Amino acid sequence: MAFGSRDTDSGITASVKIVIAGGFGVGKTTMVSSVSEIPPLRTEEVLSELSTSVDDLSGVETKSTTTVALDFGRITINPELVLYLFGTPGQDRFWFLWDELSRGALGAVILADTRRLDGSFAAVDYFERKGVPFMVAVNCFDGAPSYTVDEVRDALDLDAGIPVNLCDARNRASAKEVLVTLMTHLIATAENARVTAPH
Ligand SMILES: Nc1nc2c(ncn2[C@@H]2O[C@H](COP(=O)(O)OP(=O)(O)OP(=O)(O)O)[C@@H](O)[C@H]2O)c(=O)[nH]1
Ligand SMILES: [Mg+2]
Repeated sequence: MAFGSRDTDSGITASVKIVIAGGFGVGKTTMVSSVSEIPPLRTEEVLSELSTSVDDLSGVETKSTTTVALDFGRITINPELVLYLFGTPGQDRFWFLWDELSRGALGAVILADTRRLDGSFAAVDYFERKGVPFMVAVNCFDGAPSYTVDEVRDALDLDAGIPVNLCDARNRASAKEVLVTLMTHLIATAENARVTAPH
């Protein structure tokens, strides 16, 4: 298990690394902060004037800061499972950090904003290429076009088995539900691989 440990006999909890990824301003820092049971680590800097002319701020015009390294948080799903959450930066110029942040990750959540769905393609490609199982969570911003999960799946050209959830990144219960969906998907994917592996 990547970045994970499990020893149920001795009652040791499994620790799992999960990446919260996605395009610029989709709500990654918001999600890690809302769901974390420890004070989240945030590495945000004020958006410069230069940056606002490059980054697409449509829909998040009031956004004044951006992640420049990572977000970090932790959530205990149950007594046997603790997730360590690593949020990526969203700006293109920080893509080089994604390799470091996703090293050893068991899975990823790709957050998406339906007003700028094209910003999600790169993240989908990235985790497909890396072979890291992922799901898509649509952060339902107020006033954003609402699409069904099937419409989002089609738009992003996702395989049928990849979960797509609608969520509110500001809401702890909603963010936790996303993470539980991801864990269920990871367990099913691992089980599938075990059953189909040659003996
Ligand atoms: N209305 C609404 N606003 C949200 C939601 N999630 C995040 N926001 C706001 O949208 C803005 C972007 O959120 P961030 O969490 O900074 O986004 P990010 O993906 O971490 O951004 P980068 O690190 O710059 O890529 C912030 O101003 C949030 O307060 C949401 O679900 N609904
Ligand atoms: Mg951020």
